[in-house]
Amino acid sequence: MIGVGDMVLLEPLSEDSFLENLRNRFDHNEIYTYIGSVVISMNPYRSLPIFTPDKVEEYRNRNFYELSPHIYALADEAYRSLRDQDKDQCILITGESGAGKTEASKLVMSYVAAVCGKGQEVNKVKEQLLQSNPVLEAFGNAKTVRNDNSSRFGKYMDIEFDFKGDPLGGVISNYLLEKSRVVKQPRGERNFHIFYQLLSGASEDTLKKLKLDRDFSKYNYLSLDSAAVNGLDDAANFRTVRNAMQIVGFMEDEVQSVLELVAAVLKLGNIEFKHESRCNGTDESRIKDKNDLKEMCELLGIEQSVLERAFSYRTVEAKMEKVSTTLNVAQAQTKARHKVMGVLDIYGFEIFEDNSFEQFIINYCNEKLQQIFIELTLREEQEEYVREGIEWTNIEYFNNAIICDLIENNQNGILAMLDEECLRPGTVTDETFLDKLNTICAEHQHFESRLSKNSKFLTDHSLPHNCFRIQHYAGKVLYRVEGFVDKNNDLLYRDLSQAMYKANHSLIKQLFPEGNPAKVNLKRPPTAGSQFKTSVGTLMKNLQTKNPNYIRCIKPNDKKASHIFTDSLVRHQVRYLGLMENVRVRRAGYAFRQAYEPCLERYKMLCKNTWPHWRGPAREGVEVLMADLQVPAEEFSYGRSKIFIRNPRTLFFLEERRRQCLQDLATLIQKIYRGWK
Ligand code: AOV
Ligand code: MG
Repeated sequence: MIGVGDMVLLEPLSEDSFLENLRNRFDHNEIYTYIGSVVISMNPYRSLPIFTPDKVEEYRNRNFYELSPHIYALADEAYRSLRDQDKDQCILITGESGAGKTEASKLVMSYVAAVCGKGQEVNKVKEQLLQSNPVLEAFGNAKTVRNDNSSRFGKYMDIEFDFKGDPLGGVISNYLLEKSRVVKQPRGERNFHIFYQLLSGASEDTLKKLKLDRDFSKYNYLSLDSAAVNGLDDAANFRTVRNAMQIVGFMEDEVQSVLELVAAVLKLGNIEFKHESRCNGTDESRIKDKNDLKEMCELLGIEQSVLERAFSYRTVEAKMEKVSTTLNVAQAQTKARHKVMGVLDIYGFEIFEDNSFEQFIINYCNEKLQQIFIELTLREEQEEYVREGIEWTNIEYFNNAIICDLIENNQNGILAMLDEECLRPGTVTDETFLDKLNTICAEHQHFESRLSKNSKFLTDHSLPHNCFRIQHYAGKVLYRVEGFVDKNNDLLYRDLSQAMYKANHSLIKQLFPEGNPAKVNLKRPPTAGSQFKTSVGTLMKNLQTKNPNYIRCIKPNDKKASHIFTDSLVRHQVRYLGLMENVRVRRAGYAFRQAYEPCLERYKMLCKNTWPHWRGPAREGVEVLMADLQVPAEEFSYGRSKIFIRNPRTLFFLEERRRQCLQDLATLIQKIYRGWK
């Protein structure tokens, strides 16, 4: 074993020794380390031979601490408690952008798929579950400066199992896709993978049908400087995605429709407008070159004049138009009582040079997840002590509830103020929103002290005039307010949705149900921010009903490089993820705990009264054992089902005695064997 596999057993415990242990293990390809049942995962940035079918077999049905730390051990534990103890599970994967969350989620899914159920039907379900990933990634992931395959949406997948533990299917919920990326990407970043995949991988024939050119540079939406990404084979990935769509259940004509839509978006990006305002209160835009428009209309089965009108005339009153929304993916209702394993893979905390509404939402989501980690680890720990009838001591934590509140408070949280601004009649701009934030911050004693005392919301004169700054749990982020109001409003002018609804293209029709003239809904749709807040709130409630399993991903360096461990960067993550506190909580009372049976099994050889067989309750066996070994009574406690060991030294002592014992045994066997010869 390289270093210490479980940080709880680290002696002496300090931030330095914690980091040293991580580094030591990382240098020896040990990317996983435990804090009790939490798995820390370091991104290796290269493929390691530790995800083979042999490894799966190795970890299958084994006790969590029996083998060296691995994400498979966590997956196995979660799956077995789901199957055998009927406890719904969730896998919570956190870490900043590029830390390895998405890869971790796929490893968990593939492990579970490998060990659960067999048979033709079951295998089909498994394939569908696994193949949903390439499809979602093609349309929802993109290259950013932080990650070449960055998730630009949050994903939560409930995998459902029957009573035997065989998979039945899955329900996927998506959270706010960063859709502004379609239109504009920061320097050095790309649009969503699918655009490049389609142009690189589709056959000549397909491209011709879609009226596309292979050349990225022909399309305004595909930024040029970063089109090719090292190690990313867009053409090969296109074939993977096509194949995956088929497995997931898209019919051939549906795939075709989706690709037509992708092509139409590229065409749309090439349409250029000249804007003119007219005195009768309408805006008019003229289209410069109509060929792209024509092709787009052909692809989508829209009459050119209809779309042209919708593009060119904007009924100003449409700004106040009431449209119904079905944007929110409704959670499918499960009929019978199924066992469920939820896997949560969100976009990681990110700080860019320029941070907008999207980063604000992404980082808020990460705050919520950190919050649930804090609540559940503390709660779980506390509950365990109560359950086992053992005394509990409190540990101080940095609780980020205050930052969540700053963002989501119904009265004066940032989202509420943004909503208020969006719904207010009169001239509303991003600047009026910022003024409001600043005024409220200055006016309200409570608000101000809440904010400034903890410096979570920082306005000072060093800030650029159109920015505000938040001290997130994972770092300070400067947000530029430009676009906040529009992005939060997220309104589509009625003229456009109606034009889209008129398309002779079933997919497009489905995507713009609000364009149906027969379906005029007078209620204003909820803003993007409040929709997000609601759906994240529901998600958090859902997660709290399940047994949590944590994977905390750490990014070793900022270069996307293997073998580099940047001390300061890792230290920062260890701090804000609260990993030291996590260890301290685990150690506060008792560093180590084990159910009586496996404990007796492991150490019974150390005492002649329990070796080779103990007839009687396991707990009594362990009591006999501890008495015989003369472990001081204050060093451990007997819980209802487990023994709790206070100090790691005691465990080391037991392990060392066991090792000696095994060695003696081996020597003895050798002697006997030689004697025979
Ligand atoms: P993320 O999901 O945490 O970022 P990913 O899971 O996409 O990060 O990982 C980023 C990249 O790191 C991957 O594309 C791989 O190249 C590499 N990587 C991660 N985990 C492993 C692993 N176990 N083995 C080998 N390479 C790995 V973001 O979605 O940006 O928040 O938003
Ligand atoms: Mg990801």
